[in-house]
Amino acid sequence: MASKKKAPSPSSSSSKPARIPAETHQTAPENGVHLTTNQGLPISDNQNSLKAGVRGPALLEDFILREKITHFDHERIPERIVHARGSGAHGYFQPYGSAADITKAAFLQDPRTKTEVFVRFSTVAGGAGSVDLPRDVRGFSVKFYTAEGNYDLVGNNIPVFFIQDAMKFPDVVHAVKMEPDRGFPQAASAHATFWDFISLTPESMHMIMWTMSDRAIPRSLRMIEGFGVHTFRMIDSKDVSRFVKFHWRPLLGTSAVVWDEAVKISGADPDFHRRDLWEAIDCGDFPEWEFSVQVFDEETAASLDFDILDPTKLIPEEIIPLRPLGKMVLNRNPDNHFAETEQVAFCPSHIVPGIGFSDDPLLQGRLFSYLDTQLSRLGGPNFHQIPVNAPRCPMRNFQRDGLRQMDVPKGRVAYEPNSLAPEGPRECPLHGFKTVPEEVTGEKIRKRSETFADHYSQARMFFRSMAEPEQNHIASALAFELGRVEFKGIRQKMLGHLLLIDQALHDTVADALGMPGQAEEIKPAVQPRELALSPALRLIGKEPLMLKGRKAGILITDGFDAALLATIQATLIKEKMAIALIAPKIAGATGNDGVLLEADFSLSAGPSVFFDTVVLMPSAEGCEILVSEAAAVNWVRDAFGHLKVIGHVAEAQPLLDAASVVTDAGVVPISDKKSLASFVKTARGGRRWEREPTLRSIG
Ligand code: HDE
Repeated sequence: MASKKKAPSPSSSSSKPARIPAETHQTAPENGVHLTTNQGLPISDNQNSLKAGVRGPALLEDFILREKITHFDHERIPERIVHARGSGAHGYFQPYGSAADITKAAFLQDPRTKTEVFVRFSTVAGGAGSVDLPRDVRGFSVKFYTAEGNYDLVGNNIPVFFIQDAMKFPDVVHAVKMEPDRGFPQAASAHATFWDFISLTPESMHMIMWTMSDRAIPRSLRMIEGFGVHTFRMIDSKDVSRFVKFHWRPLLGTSAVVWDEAVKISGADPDFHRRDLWEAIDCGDFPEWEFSVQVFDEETAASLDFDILDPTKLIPEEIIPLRPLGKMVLNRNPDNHFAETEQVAFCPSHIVPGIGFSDDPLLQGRLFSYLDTQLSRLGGPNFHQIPVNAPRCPMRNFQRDGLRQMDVPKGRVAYEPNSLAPEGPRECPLHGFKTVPEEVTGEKIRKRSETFADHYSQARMFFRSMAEPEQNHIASALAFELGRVEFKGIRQKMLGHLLLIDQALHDTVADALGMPGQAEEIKPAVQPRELALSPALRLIGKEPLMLKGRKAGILITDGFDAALLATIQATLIKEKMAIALIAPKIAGATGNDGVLLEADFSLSAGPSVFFDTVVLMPSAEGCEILVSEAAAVNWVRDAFGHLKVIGHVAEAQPLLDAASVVTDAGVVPISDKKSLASFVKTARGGRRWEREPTLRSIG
């Protein structure tokens, strides 16, 4: 849990006799911190505007009121057209060793070099004020403040994308965003226009398998992977270029919630992810990611059964393994959400020597779009001067003036070549950024390459590589999403695509929709092929067996066993788990030792969806009261339904019964140190997937 801090008491809150007593006037001492206008004028009264008489109309003369209100009126800037809702954090990146054999990038040469980073995670479809847990892709943007300039790696938590060409980006975004006439739905792909577009866009099928998978409902931003998506290049000091794919792996493992949990979290805590990231960093539990590359040359690229320029394809790590390069640690929360997380400007074109682009037509479009969007979002060409965007290395050129210029460049020379400023900045042929020379031939043409035409093989490979529960979740996600589409023809088209991906997937979804035999026949440009499966793509079975970074919710009532609770808390803290105490009332509960423990949540305000594992510790009398409380019964029923490991004292049995909890290997009695150890061991294993088929027909 975040440390409980007391709000600082005001320096003074006394009401002066001349003022109405109900007004709170906090005044600064003579040499204290004075409240001022933006011009530095000390303000004597921050509670009242200037009026003609105490009951009279406000006066235009009140420049203090006008300044304050005018500033307030202009507090918002245009939100990002996509990825509007984001959470940021500061940290550093440190390489494990030198990567000089593949890149000359300065930040990847020396294991002693710590490069400052700012990271922004985001959802894609919703507005800035939308919830954290819609079914959606997550953005994973990293700004490295390197000694050679800022390098932005602007990726996602999914390694492929919906479309192959930048020309289609406005269309896919318009399709998923709220429908323009009615202004809904917010942050949801479960609606007609999205599936209309997708059903007509076969190239998106692989991505659809991913967005319908558990990857689209992460447990925590600390537990998502990141991918560069496109093929990039790395260039060594001899200017030899190789292709690379970028990967970020969370050291806590990649974890997801179940859909019903996502729905309930969205209501109970719309800021679930942002809060989780903030609290973890705030209490020193710093999230970490390993940065890796898949490196390959032109020859290997040519040997793959797809085009490496096609962003709807991935390279299974069974074919090209990951090479770890270093570690990123996020260790500082932003000081100000707007100044940093909102104003940070990522651009894939922010690059450093040693890294290069590929001709991926989606990437090529992005190289234009991000700079363009910052001009309107941040109000002009000087956004690089905003502290979060400013390079930490020297920056010198002859660009001048423009809206929001904050610098005061000196001297009379603002051009180059010049002879009047011999000390001024000059080209750097040795260390400067160079584009990899590439031979380019061909007609000027608007046409997709035929090497991009296989839209189903990798979709099939991904689906079939999943563990059974993950396959079920994809099917039920599709059933949910298509169930929100009121046009039968769109559903039929989607069933046609599913039939090409996997017959069983199609059958399950068709059955769930009540539409067997109604798939529209889709003629693929290229018949799907059987590719080798890639079990590395699974989440289930790959999670580390640990409780670090996870959260336990312990339910107590008056009369709880205080000694046992203390032992449980000490044990879970040793596991590096966060712990929250939940009691019927926020004031807390008194243990059998007569000591009142404050609760972190009351039952209704702290539903079990907030926790990875729960422990039920009511007294017998407390339990009697809980069984007749819907909030308590649902608390336990949900924990069970969401496949969590439940630890409980014997007194909790009536509550387990009221919640229809069937005792299985994930429901563990705790009475002493030995049974506690067995609870911990079980809880380390995460969700009890074997419970799922007993609860739902599909995922
Ligand atoms: Fe973006 N994208 N994008 N995108 N994108 C933006 O830039 C765009 C694409 C991604 O935390 C915008 O500053 C086009 C792929 C992330 O601030 C905008 C195309 C990937 C973020 C934009 C793509 C991404 C953005 C909106 C197709 C994964 C959030 C505001 C050619 C590799 C960055 C902004 C942050 C943001 C355009 C496709 C990831 C409009 C035109 C593929 C993580 O410029």
